[in-house]
Amino acid sequence: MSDIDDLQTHLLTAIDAAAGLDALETCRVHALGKQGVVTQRLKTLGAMTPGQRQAEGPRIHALREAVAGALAARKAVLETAALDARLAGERVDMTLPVDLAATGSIHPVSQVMDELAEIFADLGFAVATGPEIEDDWHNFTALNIPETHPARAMHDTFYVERTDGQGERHVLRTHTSPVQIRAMLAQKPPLRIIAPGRVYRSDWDATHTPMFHQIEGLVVDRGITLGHLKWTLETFLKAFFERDDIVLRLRPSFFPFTEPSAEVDVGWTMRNGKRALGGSEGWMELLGSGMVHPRVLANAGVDPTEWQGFAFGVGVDRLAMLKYGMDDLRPFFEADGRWLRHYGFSALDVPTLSAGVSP
Ligand code: 2U9
Repeated sequence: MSDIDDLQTHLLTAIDAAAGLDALETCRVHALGKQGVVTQRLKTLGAMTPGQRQAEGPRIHALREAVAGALAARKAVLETAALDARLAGERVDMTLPVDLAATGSIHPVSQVMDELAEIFADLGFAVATGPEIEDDWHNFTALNIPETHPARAMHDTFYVERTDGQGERHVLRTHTSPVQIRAMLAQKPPLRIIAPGRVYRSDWDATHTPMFHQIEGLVVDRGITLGHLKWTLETFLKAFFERDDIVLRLRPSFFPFTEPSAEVDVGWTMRNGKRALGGSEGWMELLGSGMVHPRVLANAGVDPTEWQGFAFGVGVDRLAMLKYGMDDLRPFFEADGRWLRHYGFSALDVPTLSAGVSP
């Protein structure tokens, strides 16, 4: 046997024995790489006499063909085996029972949002949503907060600068009120909606985060009074805190979008050395409300001589803290698994009025 035959046998044996794609690549480089043994043979052709080249050329080229063919064949075998192994490893038995206890939990904000939607659906309110990046008109001007109004500064607005230098500046909505403006512009009254969602203000301490959640309510109909507002809030808070002894106190206040405006306090009593909602030994400020300012109705295309409205707004995170006993708002948005396991809810605890809204 010639040395070329020896070399071919040696190389093909190594290729067939390559246990994986990495080992095969080593074989390829050893044979056909720049410094490879077959490549070296091919390079010797240039220095040969024409006679030698005629004899050796076809043999060296045949060697290269045989080695390249063996490499390709072995590669196909190894790739198929690797895919089969991966598929076998990733096999999932879809019929196995799911261990729900080991999976994630529902965040208290989601839980409370679901509870609120359930309570207000029962009172005939539809859920309305809108964009989180708003224009100045929907977030401020339509709500009777003109350019020069101090309330604009109070809201600690995040501005969204345009990169094209065209058009007007946008804001991250500072409240969900623009959703109700859009709803009034899109639908004719009567109207009963809640607008839950994320809002943004530049603020950060134990009770303020730059993103938080609000729910606002709006009713527009004929002959709406503060009495309708107070009954609605009382009914909502009794259902939410699951107590019949919830007492409300409306205190005169000011918001540009409501006139008159009222801050709503909820009464508490001492139980087991702790303040607990219900009764009226003391008061805690909970939400803001009022009759929709006639100018706001007009701005949204509703005739204030024919239609009246009431509106309210409350922090969803604050409602969750009060109901489920958290004293710091910041961990709500820190995605700490231990906090979520402690305060989270089971995915199967869907709030329903018939079974009680909370688990
Ligand atoms: C329209 C007209 C009026 C919504 C209202 C409040 C009062 C209020 C705060 C509670 C705590 C915001 O999350 S918070 O900081 N909200 O005090 N919100 S009246 O009034 C509206 C909304 C929309 C068209």
